[in-house]
Amino acid sequence: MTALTIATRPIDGQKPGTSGLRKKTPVFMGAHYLENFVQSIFDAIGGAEGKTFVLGGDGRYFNGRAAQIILRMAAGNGAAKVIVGQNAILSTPAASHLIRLNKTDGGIILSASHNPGGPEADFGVKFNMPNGGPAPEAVTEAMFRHSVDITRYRISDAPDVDLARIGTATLDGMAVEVVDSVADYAALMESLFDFPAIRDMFAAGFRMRFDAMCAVTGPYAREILENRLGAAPGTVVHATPLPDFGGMHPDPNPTWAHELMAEMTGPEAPDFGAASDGDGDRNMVVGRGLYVSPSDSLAVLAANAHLAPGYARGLAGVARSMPTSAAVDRVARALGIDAYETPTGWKFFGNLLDAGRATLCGEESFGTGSDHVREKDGLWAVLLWLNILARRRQSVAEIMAEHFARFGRNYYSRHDFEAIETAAAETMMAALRMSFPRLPGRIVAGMEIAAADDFSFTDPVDGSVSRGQGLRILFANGARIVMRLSGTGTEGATLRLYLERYAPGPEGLDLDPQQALAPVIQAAHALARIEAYTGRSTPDVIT
Ligand code: VG1
Ligand code: CO
Repeated sequence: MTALTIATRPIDGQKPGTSGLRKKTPVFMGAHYLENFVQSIFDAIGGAEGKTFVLGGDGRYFNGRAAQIILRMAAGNGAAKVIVGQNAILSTPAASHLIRLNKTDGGIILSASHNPGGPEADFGVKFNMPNGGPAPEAVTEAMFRHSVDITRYRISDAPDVDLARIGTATLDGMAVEVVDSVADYAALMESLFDFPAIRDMFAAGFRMRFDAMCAVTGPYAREILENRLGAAPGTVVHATPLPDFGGMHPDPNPTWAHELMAEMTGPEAPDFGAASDGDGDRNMVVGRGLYVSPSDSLAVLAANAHLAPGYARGLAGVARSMPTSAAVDRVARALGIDAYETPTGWKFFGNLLDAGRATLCGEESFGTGSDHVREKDGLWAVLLWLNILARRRQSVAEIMAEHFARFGRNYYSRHDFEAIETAAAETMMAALRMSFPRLPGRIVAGMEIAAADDFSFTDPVDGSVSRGQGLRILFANGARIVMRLSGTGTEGATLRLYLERYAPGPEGLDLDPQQALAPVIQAAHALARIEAYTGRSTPDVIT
């Protein structure tokens, strides 16, 4: 067995987006494609020589083959050891935890997250740093630069390692430690939450449905909810990770998790429902007959986190992505802690978490997490909700009503316009940006525009600056429009339109969000001329 050096040429488009590099599966399976990108990762971090990495993925099509190639490349590049989830399965938060637990030099996660999987669908690769978090922009830029002038990659010609067998093997002198995908993560959860209280709640007849959407969280949710917490067998559905997610689109929102929504609004609805995405870092929570918007969920978790043993000492601060509603900011004010506003994507929370300035973080896109790992964490959020429900002994609806009565309500929605023509989307965004100097003072849909800008972020810890992170239009009445183009899609452009309006209460706290936001929606279409540029007047997905 020898380490080979294979000549290669740069391949266009290996620029990581919001969360790693995502492409159509056949593209990733093309000659040298995966190899070029993985070599660029190793080159960007100063080589793999003597290093230890974590490796695993969400089980989508090509997961197992890709893992074997990456193992041989790690060996070819002189890595000392790779810790792999059994059968190359690891959820994103579990991978983040293993990186931290074993103090490794980082990890490679095979996932395109909420994008569908399968031979004709999507595949993805992301690199996480020694802190367990997604590579920051400086590092993803370096990967891209290496991919642009790559001339060779290194790979061992050793045979496949049996990843089904737990234990340590060697591959061309490199140790390959195959670990149980769930055990360490489950232990971490048990250390954070009041498992006895949740167990008692289930024993008293509390009913739950968890939809794993045939993606990676199935084995984690089964072990934790059913085996350790005593939820009824069958609580977790679609629990086996499948290469094509059983044809499901593993994006936990009311549109794609429609089976769960139907059950939660039906006559026999359980007390609590939840779903997770492809790689296990997102969550949707639903009460009986009641959808909880992710921005509100973040606010409720922040207001009640002290009920969980792991957060009993209180929160150092909270952080949310800019498009996420300001609901959590109101909680932070009441708690007397700092609230940070960052660009979209978990990589921007890393420094705040590492510096101990934020304990809880969240995004409007169904992502919530804390400083227990450096990724958003779907099951963690579900368990924190269960802990709160067990301690407060109230329904989700009662908790939400009390929350809005105390803090007021940030009506919020995101409208996605998918697979629009890239050039049209870019022209529309450019035109809107150009109009900004003329906007302040203008009245649209009966509301006065106070300010408009292109969001730029200065990291409060290391001073790095990220520009062009979303167009914002702020109204004098506190309403807000944000528009940005997705950085995770693989087909055309996806326009994300984020809409928000604050209602202080006590009146008007239980409107339908789309109705409450009607003037804001109207203003957005008028100002951005979405239909004129894209031909679309209605969104594909509303969350
Ligand atoms: C989307 C979400 C963003 C999230 C990202 C990765 O990005 O909006 O909030 O961090 O997906 O999540 P974009 O650029 O498409 O808007 V995951 O769970 O798909 O890795
Ligand atoms: Co995800």
